[in-house]
Amino acid sequence: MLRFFVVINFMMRNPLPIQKLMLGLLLLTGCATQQPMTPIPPEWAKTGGTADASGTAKTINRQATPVGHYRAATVTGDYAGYSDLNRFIERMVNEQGFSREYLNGLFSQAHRKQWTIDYMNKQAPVPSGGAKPRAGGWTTFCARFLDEQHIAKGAAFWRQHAQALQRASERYGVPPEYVLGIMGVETIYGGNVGNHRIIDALTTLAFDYPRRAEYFTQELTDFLLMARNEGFDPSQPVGSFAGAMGLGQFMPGSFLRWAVDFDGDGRRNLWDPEDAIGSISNYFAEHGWRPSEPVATPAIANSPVVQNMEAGFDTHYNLTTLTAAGVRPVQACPVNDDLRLLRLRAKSGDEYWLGHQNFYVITRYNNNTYYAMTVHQLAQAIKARYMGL
Ligand SMILES: [Ca+2]
Repeated sequence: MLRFFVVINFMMRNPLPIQKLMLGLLLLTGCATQQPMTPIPPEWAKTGGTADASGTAKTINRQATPVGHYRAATVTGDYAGYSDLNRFIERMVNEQGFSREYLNGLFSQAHRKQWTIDYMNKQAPVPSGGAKPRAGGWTTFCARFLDEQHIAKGAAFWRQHAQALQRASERYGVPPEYVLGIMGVETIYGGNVGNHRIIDALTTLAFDYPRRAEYFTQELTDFLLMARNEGFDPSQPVGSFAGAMGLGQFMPGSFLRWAVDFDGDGRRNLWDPEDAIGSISNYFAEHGWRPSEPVATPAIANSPVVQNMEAGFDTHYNLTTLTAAGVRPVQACPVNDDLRLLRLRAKSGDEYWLGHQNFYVITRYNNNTYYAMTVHQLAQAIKARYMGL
């Protein structure tokens, strides 16, 4: 369990455009299926909307009318008297053109989530300098995702959405199995997209969790812009306790920057499988995915020299250096430079891999070596099942 705390703390110290707190929650609960299923797409996503159908991110429409009959002179309820919230509302009025009465009314029905505050406060800061993962941690980590459920449902999802996955692969250069690897780890292909109201999650973390207030205040801003742009009531969507949404668990800031309308219905809908496929693919493409290049190459390394070398997704070695240290790729390694030495602390002993640029791109989704390797191995397992290998 300690490892899970380390993981989630690491994520909190290293906020990414897509915050993977959902993963931390799944790890903490120990079983992703403990959360109730959420329909896909939810009813709120089927009405209204102003998104273009170009398949690319679009600019904010300040002229759009926010959805929801909210109106109040002041904020009442859980957030009555919060001066930071009142200042936030003033900023949204002055900088983004929202109605003060609308936001007062909206936040009057937002709930302060004590469980989230307690949970976040329990997380002790991780020591700087990168504590070495504990022995056996990889085995425990990956076992929660590299199982029959994730593989079989991934292959089934591929069959069901083969056309969209193929189209995304051609457009963005990202193979279907890696899109599925993300969806599988994040939400079991939409089966577990979270049941926390986003407005409660982000309001709580923005105004009751000072350590990350700046980050979550920006996400709350982006969420209100997202809701107004896409024409949905901001009190309706549900997701992770940290505000991540849909099959790929995009945070609002990531939605604004990288989500696409991939089925051409005029809306960007993170709960729609096709839009989620396009959005994850676009996210990878925009973060430097190299089509036709490998993700990771397994290696053998038995020398004590390697055991003491710095490892992780953010290390940089060339093959000459690694070979001299006793690292031997067990497959052809088509790249000589900018290799990341990956150490997986399995129960049977440490395993070594060489991570390539595309491995690093996966860590842009979640700043964690074990996360990215889980996505890679799940992707390969899904592909083998789909291909009937
Ligand atoms: Ca769409």
